Amino acid sequence: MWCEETFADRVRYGLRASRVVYEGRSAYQTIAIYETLQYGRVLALDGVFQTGERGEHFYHEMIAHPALCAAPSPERVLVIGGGDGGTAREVLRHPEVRSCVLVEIDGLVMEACREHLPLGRAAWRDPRLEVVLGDGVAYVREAPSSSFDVVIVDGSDPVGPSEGLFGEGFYRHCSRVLAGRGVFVTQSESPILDLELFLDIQRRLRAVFPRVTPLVGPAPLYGAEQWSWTLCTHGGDPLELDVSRAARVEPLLRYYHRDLHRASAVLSAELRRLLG
Ligand code: SPD
Repeated sequence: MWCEETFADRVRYGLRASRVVYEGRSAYQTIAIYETLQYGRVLALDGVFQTGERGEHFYHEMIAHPALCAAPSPERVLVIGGGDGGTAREVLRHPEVRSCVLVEIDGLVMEACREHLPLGRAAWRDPRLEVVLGDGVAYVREAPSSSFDVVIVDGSDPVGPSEGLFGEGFYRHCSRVLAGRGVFVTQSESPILDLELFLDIQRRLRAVFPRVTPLVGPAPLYGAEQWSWTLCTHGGDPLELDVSRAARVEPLLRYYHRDLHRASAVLSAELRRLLG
């Protein structure tokens, strides 16, 4: 069978699968896990591929390690979304992290992934991880100011349950809960597959954070040649990294390393122009 994702009614992308491993419907979305030939088990939400057993490392390493290596003291980490556990797994590789709060809106996504998609096994067992079942937008609205050193937004595309994770009001609360020298990062879509969406996210982030730095890299599972993750700070340079922290985590990783930290911020001529 072929599992297909249609992007904005303009692009269709398919993966050959041998079987459906799980199918369910929550209050928020349809949830499916397929056994695909290319990426092993793959999670799709409302028909959009989110993560897979193979090939997920690009995305999860890039959403976690640049922020964790740029924050001077990444002790308190907040992950909004990320119910598959892949981002929490990467965050918890850093011994400086004392607590990681993961706020996922859809309990069925977490259940399905825990049972059928073994990305976050080590993370789910880690005593530093606190899982909150709830709405990330409401969570940051109510969280105390400066309560996190790193805030990571690992949502799906800006439709359905993740739409609020791309709003300026949400970004303002993320900025407020972020400690003075902390680092915020969000997945910011593909500058190739949907340039307008990428630019729109950059505009909204720039309206809130004094320093906004997009990083680019591969994310093969999304049918896009290039994906982006955007680092934001209250003024500190997110390309200044703790090299020894990066060097320590590197042997455990497949994509991110200390030289790639700055290299990922090198954008195409067009993007540089458009972003001024
Ligand atoms: N087009 C799909 C983008 C999905 C981004 N988030 C994936 C979540 C992986 N933890």
